[in-house]
Amino acid sequence: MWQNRLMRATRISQSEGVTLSIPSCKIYPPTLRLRIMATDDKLVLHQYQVSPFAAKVRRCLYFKGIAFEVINYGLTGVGKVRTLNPAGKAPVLEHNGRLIADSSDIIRHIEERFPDKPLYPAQSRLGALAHVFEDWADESLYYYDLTMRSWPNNAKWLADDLVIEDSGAMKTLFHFLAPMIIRKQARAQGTGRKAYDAVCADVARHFEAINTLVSGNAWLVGESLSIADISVASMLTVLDRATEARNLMATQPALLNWQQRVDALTLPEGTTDSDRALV
Ligand SMILES: N[C@@H](CCC(=O)N[C@@H](CS)C(=O)NCC(=O)O)C(=O)O
Repeated sequence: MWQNRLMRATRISQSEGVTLSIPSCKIYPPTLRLRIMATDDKLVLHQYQVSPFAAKVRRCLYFKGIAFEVINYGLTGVGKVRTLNPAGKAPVLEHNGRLIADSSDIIRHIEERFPDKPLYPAQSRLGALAHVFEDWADESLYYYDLTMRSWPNNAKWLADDLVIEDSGAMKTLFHFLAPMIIRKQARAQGTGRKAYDAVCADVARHFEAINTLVSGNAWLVGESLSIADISVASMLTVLDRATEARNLMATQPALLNWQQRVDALTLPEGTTDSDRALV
């Protein structure tokens, strides 16, 4: 079984000369059941640990068997994330000192540099479909996640996840503020302004659609796992942390089986249900 080593680092120097305070750094060797790639490349994933966009990148790296390190940021680390990506968003991949922002761009970069076990179908129609699924997961499902998880009954788990790296008085403050911050983002996008029943109905339709697509097909696009499966599964893994979404998913057996197939290929062996969004 793979081991991950946790080391506390205080500062590292970036290639551009920026010096950063590092909250924590984990090293993830490739899972042993995957083929280990011989590479001198150094990959560091700067991430908010519970971010489904970070999960999407991690799953791609596990699948390809590429060793990487992670550096986790808490809500108090927003300023540091901005030094890596002026847009202020994580994940950001540091590859041999070069910084690449945005999960989709990161994965395209990984695919180009590590083409074995491809995640983007070569056939142009399937490739286009995979792209559309990835964008749907990132730009639609994500906002259902923000909306449902910031509802009062789900907010504690959301807040616990978001302040996992914070400490002291700031942790207490951000634990209180986190659901409001997330609710504000969901409202700004629009999904967060919909009524409770309408959001549940939308999510039910999305899950039914996935269930239909994977009834009789192992994968969302083509005959093998692709970025489509990884993107959608990453969003479902965080939606699963909202009671309403979890209950709706439980009514879709083909979806649940498909999620298990995706998890088996893209998560470290022995990952528990509650850790699926975090490892
Ligand atoms: N399109 C980006 C989205 C990344 C994203 O929205 N990350 C969130 C965390 S889940 C973030 O950094 N939010 C901080 C902010 O919006 O200020 C990607 O695919 O990486």
